[in-house]
Amino acid sequence: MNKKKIQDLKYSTVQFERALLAIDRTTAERIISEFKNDPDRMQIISELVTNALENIGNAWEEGKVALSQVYMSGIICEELIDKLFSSFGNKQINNPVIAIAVFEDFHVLGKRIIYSTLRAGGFNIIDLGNGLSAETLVKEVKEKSIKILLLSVLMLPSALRIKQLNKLLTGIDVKVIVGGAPFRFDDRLWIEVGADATGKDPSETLKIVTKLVGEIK
Ligand code: B12
Repeated sequence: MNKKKIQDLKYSTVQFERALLAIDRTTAERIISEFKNDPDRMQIISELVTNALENIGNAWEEGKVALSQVYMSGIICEELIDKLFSSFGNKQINNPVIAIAVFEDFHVLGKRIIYSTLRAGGFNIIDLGNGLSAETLVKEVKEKSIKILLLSVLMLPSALRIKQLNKLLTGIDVKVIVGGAPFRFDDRLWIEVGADATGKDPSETLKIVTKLVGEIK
């Protein structure tokens, strides 16, 4: 991204955050839509959403905004991501079975962005849903012969429990890629929990999946 784009993005993030906190869907949509024809649109939009929600999450921790504002901000972003990302083209290829899920919690946005980015990148990917337990995931991996399992995790206790999940997956031929706020904040956590890889954002995740698919084929 060039300097001008980074500056535009910073300005838009502040405006977007204000619109979310005011529960002003129309303005939020207008701001995000300004980037819809940009060649880097998925990266830009996801950075915008991630940064704005992170600031809102911090403001909530400091007692400056109400949980209802965090909740409504999440809902608006979910609607906008669904609307915009589903209109971006996708041409599927035959790849080893790839699946994505939110492990234990119900923070759905990161998974939605990663899912759409990978599909737009040409990968066929199964969405297993949200709030899945380790036992359910092991069952799904076996039943669907999943070779790459992407897990989105937003709560730190859940992130730490990936270690147990990985123990249950021992002996099964599956690569586990983890992501979400706890892994963005601590860049060694993925190693600690025994995952095969992590990705900070959609473009990094696309590169990791492309490389893994190449190795598996
Ligand atoms: C929005 C939000 C909510 C919304 C969720 C709305 C929704 N529809 O998803 C609501 C209000 C419902 C909510 C509820 C709760 N929340 Co909340 N929430 C957030 C907030 C502010 C933003 C999360 C988000 O959507 N970010 C935007 C997305 C796009 O970012 P992302 O998930 O990080 O994804 C990016 C990357 O990480 C990566 N990525 C994501 N997934 C994956 C997966 C793979 C495989 C890869 C490679 C990459 C990758 O790509 C994405 C795009 O770049 C965070 C703050 C934060 N700093 O994250 C708190 C936060 C996660 N919540 C928190 C808490 C505590 C809760 C509640 C327990 C609050 C309560 N007391 O009820 C509940 C629990 C709900 C549950 N059981 O799941 C805490 C977690 C603390 C902790 N240490 O565990 C946080 C960190 C807030 C805080 N600072 O305390 N929350």
